[in-house]
Order: sequence, then structure tokens, then C-alpha cells
Amino acid sequence: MVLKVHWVEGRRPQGRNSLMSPMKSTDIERNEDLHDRDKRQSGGDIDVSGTQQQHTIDSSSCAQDSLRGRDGRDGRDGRDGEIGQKGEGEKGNAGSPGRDATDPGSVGTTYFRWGRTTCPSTSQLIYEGIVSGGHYTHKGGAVNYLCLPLDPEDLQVEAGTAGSRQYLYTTEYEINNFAPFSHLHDHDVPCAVCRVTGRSTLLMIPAKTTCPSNWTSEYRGYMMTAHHDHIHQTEYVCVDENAEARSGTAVGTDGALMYLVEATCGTHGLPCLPYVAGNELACVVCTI
Ligand SMILES: [Ca+2]
Repeated sequence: MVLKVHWVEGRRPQGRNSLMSPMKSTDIERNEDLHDRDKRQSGGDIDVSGTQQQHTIDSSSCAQDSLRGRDGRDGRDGRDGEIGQKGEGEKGNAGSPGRDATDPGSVGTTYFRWGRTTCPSTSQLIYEGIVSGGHYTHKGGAVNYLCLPLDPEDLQVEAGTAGSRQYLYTTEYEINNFAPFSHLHDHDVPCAVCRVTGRSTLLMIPAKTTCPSNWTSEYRGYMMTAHHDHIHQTEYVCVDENAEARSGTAVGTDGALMYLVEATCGTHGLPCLPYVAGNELACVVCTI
């Protein structure tokens, strides 16, 4: 018996033994039907030209070589896909304008001018105030002097003295044997808060009356702080050389106090020359 098998050229099986792959009886019958139909239409066997070809296989040899072919190798990886389209998110809000470095109002700093109610021409007054601090006989509390405004405001208050508090007092100059400040003795100390624009770096230099080159001298004066033998400590501040006394205030009531500062030299002291024992230290406040 001779079987005639058809296949579509584009589907031709691969592998040497693929032609000999076992065929189901239904496939053989379908192919016989197709061949009979084609033969009826063409009047004979189909021409090998075109998209279909006709092959003749001896069924005895097919049965002999009907072993299953070897498995094919895995196919190669597919090519990378094309880059996707750019996403469409909402545009962010515009940023705030940058600061103009040439605008003198864009940078600045502030400082306390101790002993004065006004600011020098190099700065602007924010407010004038009262120098305040802890009582010179009190052991605790903070060391810094405060520049309290003349028009204080409160949040909630508990009327009366509660005991578990720090107490603030006005500050008096304590001046002995020092001519430039002799008129200030036992008077209250004022202060001013000054704003600098166009210069943002501030430095108080002790034992100097001049600023480094290119810096602006805001004011100069004398170093003052608490008495060396008092139990309450304070900070060093630079009191203006033309310090004023707060007018209309009580004199000699003590409270917080301010004393000038002398240098020492020799054993445990500062280096003698340039420093001189007994000389009152000056100071300068500089900005750039
Ligand atoms: Ca002295």
C-alpha cells in the first residue's frame, strides 16, 4: 500500500526523522481524502509547483523508522522590546524666587548694644530695653543678661510669687575709680537691639578697639560682667564706651550688677605685655 501525505510548505516539520513520525490513522485518512479531492480537481497528481507539494512515502519504511526524533534545542532569547513612551505626570509648582545677593535686605544679623538706648549709624534700632539678670546674691539662675523691652506682653500668668522660679532684676553699673564711667555708678543699665543689613557675620572681640580690615565697627567699649567674688555669675558683655544710665530709676538698689574687668599678668595671669595688670579691658563689636 502506498500512502500519499500532504503538508503545507510553511509548516514543514523539522528534523531528519520528522517525516517518519508516526501518523494517526485519522491523519492518514484525512490526507487521502485531500489527495482524492485534489486529484479530482486537477485530473491527476498535484504539481509540485506552488505552495503545496506532494510526497510519496512507502508505508513499510515508515513503520521501520517510526522512532521519535530528538528533541530540538531551546530557542534563543527574544530581542529587547522598544523603549516605552515618556510618562505624563503633573508639572510641579514653580519654586520660590531666589535671594538677590545684591539686595542689602536679604542678609543681616542683630546684636545687643549694652549701655545705650540707640543704635549706631551702621545699624537700625529694633527696640530699646532694660538690662536684666539674676540677683547678685542668688546662687542659681542663668548667667546671661537680658535686654527686656519697655512694653512687655504676657501669655497666661499666675498672680503672686510662686517660689519655684528664677527672678529677674534690673542691672546696675558698679563703677569704682574709673573716670570714663564714674557718672554711671549705681545707675540702671539700658540696652538697644540693633539690626544690620548687608552684613551677616557678627563678632565681639575682647581686648580690641578696632576691627579686622574690611569689617565694620559697630561700636566699641569696655568689658563688663559680675564681680569676681559674688556667688551669682554672669556673662561677659561689651558695654558701649559712651554708656548711659537709665533716667528716672532708683539708684543703688542693687539686684543684678555689672563690673569692669581687669587684666592680670604674671603667675597664672595673662602674658605681661601686651597685657598689663590692672588695666580695664576694652572691646569692639564687628560685622562683615
Ligand atoms: Ca583698674
